[in-house]
Amino acid sequence: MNRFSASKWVAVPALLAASALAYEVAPVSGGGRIEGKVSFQGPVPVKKIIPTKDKDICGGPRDEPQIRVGADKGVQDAVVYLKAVSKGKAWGVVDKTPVLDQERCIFKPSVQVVRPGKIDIRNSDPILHNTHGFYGQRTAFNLAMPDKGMKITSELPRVGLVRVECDAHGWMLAHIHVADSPYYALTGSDGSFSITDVPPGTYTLVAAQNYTGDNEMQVTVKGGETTKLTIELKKK
Ligand SMILES: [Cu+2]
Repeated sequence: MNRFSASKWVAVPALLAASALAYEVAPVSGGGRIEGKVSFQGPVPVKKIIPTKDKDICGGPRDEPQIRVGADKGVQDAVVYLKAVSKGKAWGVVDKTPVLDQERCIFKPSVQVVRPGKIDIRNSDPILHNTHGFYGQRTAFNLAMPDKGMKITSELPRVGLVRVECDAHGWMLAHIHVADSPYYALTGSDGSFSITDVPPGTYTLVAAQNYTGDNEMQVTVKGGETTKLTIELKKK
């Protein structure tokens, strides 16, 4: 028992340190800016949702778009980020803990980007949700939430993509991207994004969306200039 607790004590801070210390905040002088638009051409893929229980809360069968395509083919809620930036601007001020709510058996928001740390999981429904987050195959949190208004604060110490499911309602799905640096953006309803104060250099930029997967490209940022990008997501 003692050996198990001891190793646990060692392992957890090491994990936190690895994710939290990898990125170094340093003043950026003469940074550049990346702005652009993410789009998806072609027909919008649809998934059939057929609730099998709690239908008074969860609703009936419906078609849900697998990718949120708006005006001019712009993609909302794509996550755009620069890969493996080791040094740069400060993280934004966190004025409150990020939230993942469950309302009418839908995760809200369905996509978000957070920095490593706490997240509040909420249940706004008067039914049981069993909220289960995964880093790949590995469980990040697994929470039985039977009551309306319930809130549980969980911890996402590791960088990476967390897929959230509900073990009670198989169609519920959300994604939380735990960022390794503040060089990320979530696209707006027209697909637009911007990433500011980027130290000059060449980067791998990733545009991530659940249906299409990750689309990567090289981008070069020059000091004091804006690099404009048009990114067309293609299914991998
Ligand atoms: Cu549920």
